Amino acid sequence: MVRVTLVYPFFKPMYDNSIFRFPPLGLGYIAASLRKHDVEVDLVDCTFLTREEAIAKVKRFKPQIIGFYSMFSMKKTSMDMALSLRKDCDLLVVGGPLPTLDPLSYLDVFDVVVVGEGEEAMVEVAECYEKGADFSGVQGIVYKDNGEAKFASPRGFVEDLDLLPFPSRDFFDNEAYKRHYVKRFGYSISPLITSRGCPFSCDFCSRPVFGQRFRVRSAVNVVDEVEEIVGLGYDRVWFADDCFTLNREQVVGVCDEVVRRGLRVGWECLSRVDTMNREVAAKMRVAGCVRVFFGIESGTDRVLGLMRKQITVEQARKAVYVAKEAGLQVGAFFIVGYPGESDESVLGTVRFASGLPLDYLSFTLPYPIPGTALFERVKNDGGFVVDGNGGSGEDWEEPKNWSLIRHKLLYHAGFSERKLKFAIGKAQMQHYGRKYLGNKTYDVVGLPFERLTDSAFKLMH
Ligand code: B12
Ligand code: SF4
Repeated sequence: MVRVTLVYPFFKPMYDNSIFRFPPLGLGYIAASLRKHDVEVDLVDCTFLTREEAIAKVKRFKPQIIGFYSMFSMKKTSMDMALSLRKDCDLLVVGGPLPTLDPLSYLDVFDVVVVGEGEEAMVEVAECYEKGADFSGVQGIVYKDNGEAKFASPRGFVEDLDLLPFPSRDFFDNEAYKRHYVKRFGYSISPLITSRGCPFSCDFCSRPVFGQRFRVRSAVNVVDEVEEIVGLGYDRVWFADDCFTLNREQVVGVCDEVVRRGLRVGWECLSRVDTMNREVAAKMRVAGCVRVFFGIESGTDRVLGLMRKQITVEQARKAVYVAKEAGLQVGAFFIVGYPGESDESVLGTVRFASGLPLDYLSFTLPYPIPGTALFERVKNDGGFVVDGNGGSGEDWEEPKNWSLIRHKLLYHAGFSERKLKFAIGKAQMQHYGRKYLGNKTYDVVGLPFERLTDSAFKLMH
C-alpha cells in the first residue's frame, strides 16, 4: 500500500499578532479521498510545530509520496521543506492556489504539481505511482518527465460536492486550535466550506482553484459536517466560503436545516455587502450566526470601481446597519494604498471605516498576487520591491521582525509603507476611540484628533 504524507507548511511567526489560525481544509479533503482509496495517509500541520518537529514527524511515517500545500505566503517555506525531504521519499507533489497559478516555478523542486481541485488528481497520482505507470494519463497536473515539464490535459471541476468525503479532521490538532481560540476569544471555532467558486472578478483577488462557477453542497450535507465539528467540541463554525451569502437559496437552506435539527451552534461567515438584506440577516441570526465579515475594501466609489468590486459605499453602509439591527456582530476588511488612490481617498476610507459601528475592523495593504489584474498592473507600472524580507512580490512571507502593523508594501507605490501604516494606525485609533468613548465624547476629543492626523498624513511622503 502506498504511504502518503501531506504537509501544511505554515509556521507561526516568532513575532505574531495575527489572530486567525485555521487547519488546512484542502489537505483534510485530500486525506479523506486517499483514505477512501485505501492509501495510507498522514497529515503534518505545522501550525503548532517547530520546523524540526515537523520534519521528524514527516520522516517517522516513512512516506513514499510527500504532498505539500502551497500559496502566496508559503512558497519559500514549502520549497525549502520539500528540498530537505527530497531524500526521504520517492515523489514530491504540491498543490494549492499558487502552484495552480504558477506550476512551472514549483517544478524546480517538485516532481508533480496538481493544478486546481486535488481530491481526484492526488488519488490518481498515488495509483500511478503504485503501478509504476507514468503520469501522462492523469488530468490536471504538470509533471517532470526526464527533466522536461509536461502539461497534462486540464481536469474539470468536481460537479457534485456532496459526493466528496468530509475532510479528515482527526488529523488536525483540534485541542491546540481550541486552546488558541479560547485563550484569545473565550470560544473555539473551526472552518468548513459550503460552496466552491465565485462569479465575481475583483481586481486583487486570486481564486484559481475553484474558478468562477459557483457550486453548492446540499444543506443536509453541510449541516451533517456542522454536527461533526460540534461533536469535536468546538463552540463555533466558520463558513470559510469565498462568499457564504452569494446564493440566497443556499443560505436559507442551511439556516433552516440548522434550526430544524435544533442545533445550538454559533457560526461566522464572509459576505458581500450586496447579498445582505433584512430577511437574510434575520434568518442567519435565528440559525446561530454570531458574526458576519464584509469585504468592503474602500470608502470611495471611485476606488471601488478601480478594484472592480461591483459594490457602492452606500450598499456597504446599509449592509453593516442591516446586519447590526438583526443582532449580528459585524467585521469588515479594507485596503489602503491601492494603485490609483489619492491622499483624499485613503483618508475617505479611514473616515468611512472608523465611522461604522463595526465590532471588528481590519486594514491591509494591497497584495498583488500572481494571476490577478492588480499583479499585472503593478508589474507594468513601477514594479516590485525586492529586499529579502517579504519576498519579491511573486511570493510573500510574514515579516520576521516585530511590528505593530504587520504589513509589507511589496511594490513601488505612490505612497510610502510608513505613510500607509500611519493611515492604518490612525483608522484603528479612530475605530477604538469611537467604540470605547461613545459618539458624543468622541465628537469632542476624536474629531480634533482626526483633523490633526489628516493633516499629518497629507504632509507625509
Ligand atoms: C481560510 C483562509 C485563510 C485562513 C487560513 C488558511 C488555511 N488554513 O487554509 C487565514 C485567515 C489565516 C488566511 C490568511 C491568508 N490568506 Co487565505 N484564504 C482562506 C480561504 C478563504 C479558504 C481556504 C480554504 O479552506 N479553502 C478550501 C480548500 C478545500 O481549498 P484549498 O485549500 O485550495 O485546497 C484544494 C486545492 O488547492 C488542492 N490542494 C491544496 N493543497 C494541496 C496539496 C496537494 C498535495 C494536492 C495534490 C492538492 C492540494 O486540493 C484541495 C481540494 O480541492 C482561501 C480562499 C479559498 N477559496 O480557498 C483564502 C486564500 C487561500 N488566502 C489567500 C491569501 C492571499 C491569504 C493571505 C496572504 C492574506 C493576507 N494578505 O494576509 C494570508 C496569509 C496568511 C499566512 N501567514 O500564510 C489567497 C491565496 C492566493 C494565492 N494565489 O496564493 C486565497 C486563495 C484568497 C484569495 N482569493 O485571494 N487565509
Ligand atoms: S474578493 Fe470575494 S467577491 Fe471578489 S472575486 Fe474574490 S472571492 Fe469573489
